[in-house]
Amino acid sequence: MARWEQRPTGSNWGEFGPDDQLGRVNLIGEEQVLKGAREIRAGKTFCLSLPLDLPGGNVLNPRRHPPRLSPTRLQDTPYVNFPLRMLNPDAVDVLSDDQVLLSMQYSTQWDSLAHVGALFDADGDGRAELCYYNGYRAGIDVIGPKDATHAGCGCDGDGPSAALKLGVENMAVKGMQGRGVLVDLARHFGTGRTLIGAKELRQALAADGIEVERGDMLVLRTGFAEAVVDMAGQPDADVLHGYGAALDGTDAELLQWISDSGIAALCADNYAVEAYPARERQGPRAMLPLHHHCLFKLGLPLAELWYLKDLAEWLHANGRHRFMLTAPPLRLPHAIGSPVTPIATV
Ligand code: UVW
Repeated sequence: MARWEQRPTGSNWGEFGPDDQLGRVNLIGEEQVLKGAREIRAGKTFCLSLPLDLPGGNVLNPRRHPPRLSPTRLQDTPYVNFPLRMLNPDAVDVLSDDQVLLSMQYSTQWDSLAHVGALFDADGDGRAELCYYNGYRAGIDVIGPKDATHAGCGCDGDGPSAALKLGVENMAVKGMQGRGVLVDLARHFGTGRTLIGAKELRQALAADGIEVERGDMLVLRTGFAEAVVDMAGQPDADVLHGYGAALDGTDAELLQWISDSGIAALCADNYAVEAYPARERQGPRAMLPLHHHCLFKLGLPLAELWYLKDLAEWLHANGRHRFMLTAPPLRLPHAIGSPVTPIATV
């Protein structure tokens, strides 16, 4: 039975079943994997991840910090270059082992469907509740208990997200492997700030003769991640905040294009896929309208800060736009986002 009496206008809640946790990722089926595989003709691979310690600092988002690696500890001893003769006098082995404190969405990443919800009257009783895709409520599976096994490890041990059913592990199990289609917005619009609405996106697709089909993962290059790399760990927020093309989440026609296109995921090399802050509007509204449309209404995952330069240049030089994309997030139960090392094969 559906978790809602009324669903948001323009949403697809219920269309993949009342208990669906994958949204548009359902569209990546066997046929999509085979379509992706048919794009492998040169046998070349491209890593689409930044080094995960970039951008550097926390100027893009003050909540998110660079990863902090440290050795695990055996009693009080750091387990790095650890001689096993400490445990057995005959042992010649030396072992190292580490752990990381990681903001899951710091660098190259996926946003799961648990990332953005909204206040919405799903019961139709006149009271808005905190809802996520397909009507999953935040109030049902709230914060887990403090976990004693984390005592002293340095995390705050507050437990996982409120939208437990929509964690990123669902995408990991599905695999996130299929056909990617790259649109090189940087090539068309340069690296000054351009808002990309339906008109601009259609213009770029037509100029390159690109057809996007149901189940494709759409990948947008804006040049942002390349600027991040050039800044070598010292990001200049003033430059980056207005850098390159960004989707205009306030353009209703663009949102409709996304709904109609059947794409299964929307990936970009910039900070939020869409321009943030969004264009000013009045009245009750989503501050992140593209996130609201994709994650909350359609169950369409977003990906950010992918590194696309080498792939984009190779595809352009070879008159191509499509490739096999393999991008599973971590299978970390209840995580909201995940670092990812996407691989394109051509
Ligand atoms: C913003 O924070 C603006 O976007 P995201 O959380 O998806 O990175």
